[in-house]
Parts: sequence; C-alpha cells; structure tokens
Amino acid sequence: MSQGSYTLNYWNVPGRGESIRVILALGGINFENNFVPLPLPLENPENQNPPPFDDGTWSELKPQTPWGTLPTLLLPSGEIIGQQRAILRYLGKLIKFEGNYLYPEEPEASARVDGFMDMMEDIWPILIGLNGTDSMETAPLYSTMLGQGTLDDFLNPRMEKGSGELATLFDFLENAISDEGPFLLGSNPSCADVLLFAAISWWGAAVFPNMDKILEGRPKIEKSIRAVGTIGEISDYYSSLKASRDSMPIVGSTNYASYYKNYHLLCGLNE
Ligand SMILES: N[C@@H](CCC(=O)N[C@@H](CS)C(=O)NCC(=O)O)C(=O)O
Repeated sequence: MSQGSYTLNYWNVPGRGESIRVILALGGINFENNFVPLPLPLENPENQNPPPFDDGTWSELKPQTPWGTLPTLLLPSGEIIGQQRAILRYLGKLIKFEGNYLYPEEPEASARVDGFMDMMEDIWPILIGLNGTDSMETAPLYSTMLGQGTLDDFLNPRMEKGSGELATLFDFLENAISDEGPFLLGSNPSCADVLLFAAISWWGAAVFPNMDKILEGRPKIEKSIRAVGTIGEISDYYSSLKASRDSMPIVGSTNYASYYKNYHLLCGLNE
C-alpha cells in the first residue's frame, strides 16, 4: 500500500464501498483499491491474486479496523477512517463539483443530506437480510453471492406498493428529492446523490434481478441516478475499468462482473 495517497479497503464488489470509489472519481482524486477477499464459504479459483473469497485475511484485519467493518479509507495523513456515510461526508467536505462542495456547508441542506443517507442505511440491512433469525441461505444478498439467484418470495411482498415495508422506505427517498431535480437538493449534486447512485445500482443487481422494481413509480430517484451517471468523470471512471471486470468470478447463477451492469447502463456504456 502506498503512503501519501488514498486507499479504499473493501471487497472486490460494489457494496458499501462503491459510493466512495464514485465520489473519489468525481473529485478526480487518485486512489488505490485494497481488495479484501470476501468472507464467504466459497472455493477460490486457482491463480487469482488476491483470491476473491475467504482466505483468513478478513478475520485478521477486522480487529484492526476502527469499527470492525469495511469500508475503511486510508487517508494521505496515514489515518484510517470507517463507516460509509462518515467517509462520504469527509470527502464531500473536500470535493467540489462546479464550485459547490458535495457535502453542503449550509446546516439545513446538510441535515437533508444526512437524513437521506441515514434512510438508505436503514434499507441496507433489510436487503442484506442478516437481521434477526435470517441465516445466510435466506438472506437476499447472500443468495446471489452464493450463486443461488434472487429471493423473489422475500422481496415481492416487501416491494408491494402501499403495503410493503421496502416499498414504503423507497417512497420516502422518492418524496425527499427536490421536485425541480435532478438531485436531492436541486441542481447541485451532493454526496447523498452519489450514495443513491451507488446503492440503487448495487441493490438492482445484487438483490433484485434489475432496477425496475425500485424505479417503477419513482421518477425522481431515476432522474437523480441517471444524472449522476452522465457526469463525465464518473462515466470515464466506469469506462476505464469495464474490461477488468471480466476476470471476476462466476458462482452458480451469479457472474460477479454483472454486479457492475447498472453502473454501465446509467453511464451509457454498452454491456
Ligand atoms: N454502518 C456501517 C456498516 C458496515 C458493514 O456492515 N460492512 C459490512 C460489509 S458491507 C462488513 O464489514 N461485514 C463484515 C463484518 O461485519 O464482519 C457502514 O455504513 O459502513
């Protein structure tokens, strides 16, 4: 790992790390990825370095992280910070887009950004599905990661308009976005829009078969994530990495490269 630059520690999938990659790319900030093998009980393919799946690295690294979780970001100062939304706020205070910081300085605007990002973190554990008694085999995210397809029986009733727990949470996000758009606060993007872009694209590949169920009847969410995808720095970033995804593993029905399909779609890159 190099000194004096940024290094993102995360698995080699989008997950909670992708928003940080996107905001760094948007800011034109060089960074390295330290891909930690995913702690999943899957066999590692030969000759792949680092191995994609558990090789004991995470159990050694976990106690050394600030919060026992990834993502973490190594800063140029040598300090390591954790928690996806804290990292986004930190970078949003450093990075400007068209003259405006990605984490707004005005307290009421920053509270709207925080509330929006916190709502997304409330959705995350439901989609991962390891709350309560759920085991890995019945968790929506782990189902695709273990190559067993999407968990429609779990997702469909929860995404039912008007009654489903997840549908209601997505509606709160939709209603929070400015009517003028395209972004949460209007014409200027914030780190919350970066998180929305990264999260919806991820959930729409790793939990749902695509983004349709999330975007149906939620035009403001769709407008925001499409607007983020058309920012030149972001589409250039995905374009530069597209070919490298070919070496990602295929497990059962899941080709891990497909976890990036919605980013490419929103950036206007051909699959
Ligand atoms: N609130 C934390 C949650 C972090 C989290 O749960 N990360 C997962 C990966 S997305 C993790 O580190 N899992 C491994 C573990 O908990 O041992 C954040 O937003 O960063």
